[in-house]
Amino acid sequence: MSAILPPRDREAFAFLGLGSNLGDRLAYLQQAMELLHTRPSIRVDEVSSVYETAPVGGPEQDPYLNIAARVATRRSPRRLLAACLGVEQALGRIRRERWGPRTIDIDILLYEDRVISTRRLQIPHPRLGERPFVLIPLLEVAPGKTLPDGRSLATILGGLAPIEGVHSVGSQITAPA
Ligand code: A4P
Ligand code: MG
Repeated sequence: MSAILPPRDREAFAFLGLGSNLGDRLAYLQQAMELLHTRPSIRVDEVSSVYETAPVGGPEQDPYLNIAARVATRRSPRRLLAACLGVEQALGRIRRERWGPRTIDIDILLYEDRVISTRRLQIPHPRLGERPFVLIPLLEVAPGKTLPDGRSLATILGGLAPIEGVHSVGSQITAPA
């Protein structure tokens, strides 16, 4: 069976990482959650608190707000990615350069315990384990979670100490009702 066939019989849990560093960053994050929740076969179950984070890579750019979310979905990983890209587009994302500033970035961090490596989609997200701005919010919505290779997220984050450039700024984003 192909690795990217959808689990049709039940919901799958996936974890998303979101970032914004242009315009009204909190509003983009909240709208992204609402829009994803209204897409067929996606339910946003839990949203982390918000972290202001120093930009990593790319050109000189403003600080990000980053969050993570747990979603339940009957979509395949590929169709979940299509929904994420659609929401990015709806919120005015313009791609100019890799790692450049953006109104909204929505990455699939984990999808169940699946490992996917195609040109368009890599899960787990390939830079997940290097980035405190991803791991810290992710651990809030995925406590105790391990990667498909068995490594725990908490242990990976511990290996990145000392952590700089990630500051909690509150719980302004709510899961859509
Ligand atoms: N793609 C492959 N796998 C995935 C996945 N698991 N989830 C493909 C989402 N997309 C995935 O992404 C390019 C293509 O990656 C997509 O079309 C999809 O087919 P993009 O969003 O257009 O480009 P990008 O985000 O500039 O590139 P990339 O490599 O995804 O960047 P990253 O790794 O997401 O990093 N600093 C802070 N503090 N906070 C941030 O949020 N984000 C980035 C972007 C850089 N620095 C940052 C932050
Ligand atoms: Mg992206």
